[in-house]
Amino acid sequence: MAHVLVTGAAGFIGSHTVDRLLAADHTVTGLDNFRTGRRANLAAALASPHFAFHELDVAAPGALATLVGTVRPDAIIHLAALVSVQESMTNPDLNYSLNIHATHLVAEAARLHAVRRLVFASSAAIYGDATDFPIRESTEKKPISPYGSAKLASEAILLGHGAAFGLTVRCQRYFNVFGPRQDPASPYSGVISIFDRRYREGQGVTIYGEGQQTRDFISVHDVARANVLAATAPGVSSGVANICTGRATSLLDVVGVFARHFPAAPAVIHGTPRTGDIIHSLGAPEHAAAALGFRAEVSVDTGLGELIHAG
Ligand code: UD2
Repeated sequence: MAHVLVTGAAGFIGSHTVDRLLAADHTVTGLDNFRTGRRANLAAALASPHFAFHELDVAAPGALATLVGTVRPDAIIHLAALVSVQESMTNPDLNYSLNIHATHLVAEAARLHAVRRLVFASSAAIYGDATDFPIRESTEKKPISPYGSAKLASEAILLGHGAAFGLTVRCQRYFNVFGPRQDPASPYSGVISIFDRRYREGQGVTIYGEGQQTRDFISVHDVARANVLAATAPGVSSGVANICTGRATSLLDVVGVFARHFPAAPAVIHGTPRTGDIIHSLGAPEHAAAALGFRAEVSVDTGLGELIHAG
């Protein structure tokens, strides 16, 4: 069994990743500064004798390296980040600090203390407004936000460190992740988290446009499993991979599932399309299958059903 250090452990993807590591009998050290993560997300993990939590800011000089030197993990899963694309537009400096500089600090902590493997939360945002589908790892990278550029820069920083210092680096390009514990607070939160909250509250939802736009929605349970594989599976070498399902789901399909579960909900309202909205996004999942043995297993239908019945 491995000892895995998870940054951003109290976040949406982080907390599910921690739960899955513990379920697979790994030892986990979790870090979070609670900027966007929530302690409640770790309720189950905190009851485990195999989980240790440290409230720590990864971007604070020296903090992470000191901790890594003390706990000596086999692998680091680096999920701590400024997670909002919108916030990266209004505060590019903070995006630089939390999404680029912090990644460099993680790479350095791994180098200084001979951590063998590092898994990084990258994003489909590095591809920008792609026009050829499915999006492959070789598709041209044209980020259209500071968030997307920072994820792309971070991949380069980590892969360079990996090649120079003998560290295995896996960059996980998540597509549209959904599931329990995703924060619906902002109008720019993931659409499924917003719809989930509104249906639960008995309110109608607004679809920006006709609803024919599609996304490659992937369950957070699949994403957590992909993270555990990347951090702990034997015979994994450095590289990048889309973490996606390879299936396109339209917003109308998503709303159709909610409407089945909430038959009394008000009718959907159609608003004007969001400025800069992309019409389609769809990833090619084959590379993750070859590199990690990962294939998404949770259908949107099943994942939405679970989300609706959670909490
Ligand atoms: C993701 C990013 C976004 C931007 C974009 C670039 C997230 C949550 N969002 O947006 O910031 O980087 O990628 O490709 O990571 N929608 C509605 N009603 C709502 C909310 C959303 O119709 O109440 C639509 C929205 O206009 C879009 C679709 O739902 O067509 C998905 O929206 P999203 O923000 O969940 O994800 P995405 O991929 O557009």
